[in-house]
Amino acid sequence: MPVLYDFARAPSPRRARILLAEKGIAHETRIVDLASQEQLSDAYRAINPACTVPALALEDGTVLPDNAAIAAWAEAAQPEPALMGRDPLEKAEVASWNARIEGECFMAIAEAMRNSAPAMAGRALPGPNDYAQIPELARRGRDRLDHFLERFERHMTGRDWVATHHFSLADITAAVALDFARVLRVDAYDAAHPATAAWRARLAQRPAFSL
Ligand SMILES: N[C@@H](CCC(=O)N[C@@H](CS)C(=O)NCC(=O)O)C(=O)O
Repeated sequence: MPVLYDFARAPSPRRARILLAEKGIAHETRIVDLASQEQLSDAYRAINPACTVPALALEDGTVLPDNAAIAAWAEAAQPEPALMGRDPLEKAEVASWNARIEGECFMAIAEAMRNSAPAMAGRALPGPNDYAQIPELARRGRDRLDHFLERFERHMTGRDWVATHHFSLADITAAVALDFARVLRVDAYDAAHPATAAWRARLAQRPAFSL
């Protein structure tokens, strides 16, 4: 059975947990304790040199080192339910939204959080190298998140799902990112964002989103 390297409080492995649950792909879980920087240990570095979670170790020993690899593998290994589009145009739309949410929302939150939180001093980026915080990037990240929320609310108005007419990987990525915005005391589902809130309530009916 595949082994998911996970950490409950971190958003990136939550994306993989939800994806695997939606796909119905059984797996074991090993916790990598980010709080004690276990991701930088020699033992974990040997598994994933990127020193990040999630990683998924397959039964043949191959390690998928990030969400992009895990999603691509899961979709190819188990095509149903399709989460990355059902035809060429749907695949393009899901890929586009997934990348936009990663770049414009996930990264904005990470910039704001990692460049301001005292616990992240010297660790402004994940990975094997240490980087100092840049306070101006924290402010920019917060601005980028506010702008993204406005655009996302307009996009979701009149829609059920982020991309295409079906639930997809883009919904997982967006919900995990926007749930995580609470670390910045931002409520993406407040009264100013009714379409976003309605979409999130729709997702809450899916058991995987309680993971
Ligand atoms: N591109 C990666 C990003 C993974 C990532 O940044 N994970 C964070 C947890 S949310 C991590 O492992 N952080 C370790 C650290 O901060 O040193 C993916 O989505 O798979």
